[in-house]
Amino acid sequence: MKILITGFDAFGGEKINPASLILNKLGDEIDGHRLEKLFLPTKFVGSADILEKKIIKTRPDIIISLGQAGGRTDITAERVAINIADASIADNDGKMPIDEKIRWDGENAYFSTLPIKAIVENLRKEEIPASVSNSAGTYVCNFIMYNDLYFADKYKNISAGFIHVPYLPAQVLDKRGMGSMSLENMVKAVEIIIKTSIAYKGKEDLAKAEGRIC
Ligand code: PCA
Repeated sequence: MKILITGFDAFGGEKINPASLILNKLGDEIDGHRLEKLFLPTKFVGSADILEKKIIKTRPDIIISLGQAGGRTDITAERVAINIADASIADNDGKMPIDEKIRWDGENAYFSTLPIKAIVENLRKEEIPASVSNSAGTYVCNFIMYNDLYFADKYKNISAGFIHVPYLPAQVLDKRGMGSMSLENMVKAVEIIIKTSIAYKGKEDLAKAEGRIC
């Protein structure tokens, strides 16, 4: 199988983004499956075109996108992407769309087709804190997750989804009380996520309670 894995550059005043640092640490293969890496700019305009070109070129079986969720304390497997861009800070182009549809010809929302419950279970087995998230926000990560799933639908037979990761320890030195996770653990987590996604390709996800009351 071929796995396309994407990560963003730093945004919002940060100097680094753990998502792209994780990509740098991953090898080119995992259990004999090819890993294709794609570094994406944290921009609404142009990033989806870069993604589509890479999909056409590499024809992946699985797409896993990574992004930083500053303030979260664990690895979160996103359940859903919604057809809206509503930015609270400017992207790396200075753009700040307000309540814009991502795609006029797309669904209102797409559910992740990665095995999010199995991913959370397998991460916890390795003592990596993880949970299902029911919102990827309305910024560039939701935008790319939405596009991952839009293209998965367009090009067929692709499983796709999004994983948010916390800040790295170096990013929270000036943010007292803020959650973080070491790069080593994040890389280990992403390897588990890739292996789980491969193992579950074409299969139903685990049926396991990971919902929230509110
Ligand atoms: N996180 C942002 C965009 C890029 C990233 O790594 C987000 O959660 O939307």
